[in-house]
Amino acid sequence: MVGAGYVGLPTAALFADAGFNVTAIDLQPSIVESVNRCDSPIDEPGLKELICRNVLSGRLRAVLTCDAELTREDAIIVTVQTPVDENNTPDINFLMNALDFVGNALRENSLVAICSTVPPGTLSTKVKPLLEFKSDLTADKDFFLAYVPERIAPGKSLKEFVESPRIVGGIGPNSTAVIGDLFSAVCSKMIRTDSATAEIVKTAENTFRDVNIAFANQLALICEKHGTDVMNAIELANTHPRVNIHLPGPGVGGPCLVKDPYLLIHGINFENDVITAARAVNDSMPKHVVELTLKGLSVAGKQPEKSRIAFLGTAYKANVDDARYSPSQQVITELTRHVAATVVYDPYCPATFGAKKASCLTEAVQDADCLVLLVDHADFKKLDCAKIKSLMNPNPVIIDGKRLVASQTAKENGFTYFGVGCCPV
Ligand code: SAJ
Repeated sequence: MVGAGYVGLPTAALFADAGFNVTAIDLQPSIVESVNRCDSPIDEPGLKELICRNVLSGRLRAVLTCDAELTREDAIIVTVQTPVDENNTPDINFLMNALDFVGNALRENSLVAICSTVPPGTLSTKVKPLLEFKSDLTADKDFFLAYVPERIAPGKSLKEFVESPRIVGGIGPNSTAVIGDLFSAVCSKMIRTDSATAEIVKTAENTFRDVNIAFANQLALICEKHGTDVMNAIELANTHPRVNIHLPGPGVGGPCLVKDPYLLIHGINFENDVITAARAVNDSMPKHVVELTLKGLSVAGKQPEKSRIAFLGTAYKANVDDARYSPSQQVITELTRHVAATVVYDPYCPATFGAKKASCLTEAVQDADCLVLLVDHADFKKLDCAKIKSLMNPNPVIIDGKRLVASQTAKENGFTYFGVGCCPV
C-alpha cells in the first residue's frame, strides 16, 4: 500500500483482515509509528481495532518509503494525494514520484491498482508509459494495471469500502479481470469497466454532488431575496419523484469536492462551464455567512468591535474530526478580524482556526453576543434555545449556517435569527 492516509490505511487494514500480508508505506514517520504500535493516526470508527488486530497477527505493518519493500510485493495499491495548486491545476507529482518507485519494482505478473483520484486520461497517458518505461514490461500482458477509485466518506470508511459497489477499470481486459478479483476479496460488489471510464466516473460523482450543492446554495440566496425559507422549498420540491436537491450551507469543504471538479475539466476549455461556476458559488458561501453575521449584529444593535462571537463546529462536515478545507476556517478567520472576541466549540474536531477553544457548549455561549452555527454535528441538532439565551448577553443573535434551529423557535426565545436561505424573523 503506497500512501497510508485517509484512504490507504482503511484499505491496508481491510486487506490484512481478509488474510493478505500488507505493508503500508508512508513518508510520514508519525503514521508509520502509530500503525506499528497498534494505533490509528486518524479517528475513523473501527479502524484502530482493525489495525491493532492485524498488526498483532503479523499481517499488517508500516514502513517508511523504500524500494526494497516494493520488490517483494505481488500487488501494489497506490493511494497518494493528488491535490490542485493555487491556480486549481491538478498536481499529480506525488503520484508520479510514487510510481517511479513502483516502476522500478515491477516484475512479471505484478498487479498495480491506482486508487488516487486523477484527471481523466491519466492512466493511459501518464501512468502506463511511465511504468512500462521503468520496468521494461508491457501493461496488460506482463503486468496488470487498473484504476480502482475509492468511494469512502470519512466517518463511514470501513463500511463503505466493503459495501459500496467498487469500480475497477483496467488498462486492458486482463487487468480488469485480475485486479477485479483482488478487490473482490474485500469489496462485496465489483463493477468492471475500462480505466478511462472509471476515471470519469470518479470525478463525475464528486462533481455531481458539488454542482447539486451549489444549486442548493444559489437557491438559498434566491430565497433570502424573496423572504422565503429554502429548507421548506427544497422539502416540497423533493416530493417530485425526479427532483433531489441537496442541502445549502456555509460552503463546501473536505479534501474531495473542493478539487475533483477541477480534475474532471482539466485541459478542456468551455465557453459556458457549469462546473467552475458551481465551485465559485460554493466558495462564496463562507463570505455570505460573514455578511449575515455582521447584518445580524447590526439588526440586534450590537457593534462588531464590542461583540463576542461563539462558533459551533470547525470540522468540514458532520460527526468527523477532519477540518481539511473546512468552510469554518474562512468564516472564523474573517470574523475574528471584525469582532472583539471569538470562541469555538467542536466536540469532534481539535481545529480552532485562531478562536479560543471552549470545552463545552455552555462555556462557548456564556456571555456571547452571537452564536454562529457552522457544522451539523449530531450534538448540535437539539440545541436548547431557552438555556442558550439565558447564558448569552442581552439581545442575542443566532446565525444558522446549517439550519439547525427553527427560525420560529429562535424568535420565540428572543433571538435575532438569520439562516442561510431563510428570511429573518
Ligand atoms: N455538503 C453540503 N450539502 C449537502 C451535502 C454536503 O453543503 O447536501 C457539504 C458538507 O458539509 C461538506 C462537503 O459538502 O463540507 C463535502 O461533504 P460530503 O459528505 O459530500 O463528501 P466527502 O467529501 O466527505 O466525501 C465525498 C463522497 N462523494 C460523494 O458523495 C459523491 C465520498 O463518497 C467519496 O469517497 C469522497 O468524496 C472522496 O474521497 O472522493
